[in-house]
Amino acid sequence: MQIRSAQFVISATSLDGCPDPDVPEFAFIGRSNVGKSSLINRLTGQTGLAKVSATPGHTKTLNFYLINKDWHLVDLPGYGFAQKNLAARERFEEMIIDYLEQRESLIRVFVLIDSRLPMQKLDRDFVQWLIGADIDFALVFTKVDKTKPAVLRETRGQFETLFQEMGISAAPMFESSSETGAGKLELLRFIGAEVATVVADEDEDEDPEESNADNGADDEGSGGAATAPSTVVPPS
Ligand SMILES: Nc1nc2c(ncn2[C@@H]2O[C@H](COP(=O)(O)OP(=O)(O)OP(=O)(O)O)[C@@H](O)[C@H]2O)c(=O)[nH]1
Ligand SMILES: [Mg+2]
Repeated sequence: MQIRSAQFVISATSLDGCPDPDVPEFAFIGRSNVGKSSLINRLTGQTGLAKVSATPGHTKTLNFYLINKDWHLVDLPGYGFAQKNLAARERFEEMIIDYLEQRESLIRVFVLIDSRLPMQKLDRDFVQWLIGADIDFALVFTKVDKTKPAVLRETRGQFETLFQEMGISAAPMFESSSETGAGKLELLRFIGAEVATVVADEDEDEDPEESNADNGADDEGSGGAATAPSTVVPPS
């Protein structure tokens, strides 16, 4: 899938403040400073779209971007940013949890993991929470331009073990670098396939007979965008 347009829509501070849930949505979350905003800029090809900062805790709101006038990318605040004020931290966590649990148009959460580090407790806890809440997610190992392959293999293995221990099939995993653009094509192909699946399901719900006749106009010509997502996960 190619990104033809990317526009900032709104910054929300609660579920009520989010835009109407009328397009498929994909959210990026992860520890502060892991590279969420940078990856959104890299994927959209717009350097200044999401604010990047070397100071952890920069993104404090739910930031919505409309892509190809067709789907939303959402830049979520980082978890694990130690807000000094406990009440503020609770409000902040409630905002993220409400969004993840209740946002009806949310298709998948991409959990960004710093590929330079072994599995961190905060990441493990968050992934376990997602599994318990039955929220679809994928892992994205970021900053691979700064990572030794052996370290990355080890960390991926730790998450695979976690999935086995929790009795679920492995979540899709990606590797990315916002410096080099590594992983961009795989991520966009994956999202494109999921958007196509949602659109096809909606067509079927609306008019089963018509949708049989329409064999899936993929206006990008990206070739079989409705491929099952698991087939586009890059090999480890
Ligand atoms: N080397 C390298 N640095 C990166 C990469 N992605 C992000 N960074 C750097 O990491 C820092 C944090 O990046 P952000 O994109 O702001 O991270 P974030 O996850 O949005 O951070 P918060 O909004 O504070 O939670 C910045 O200094 C980026 O330049 C990457 O792929 N490689
Ligand atoms: Mg950010």
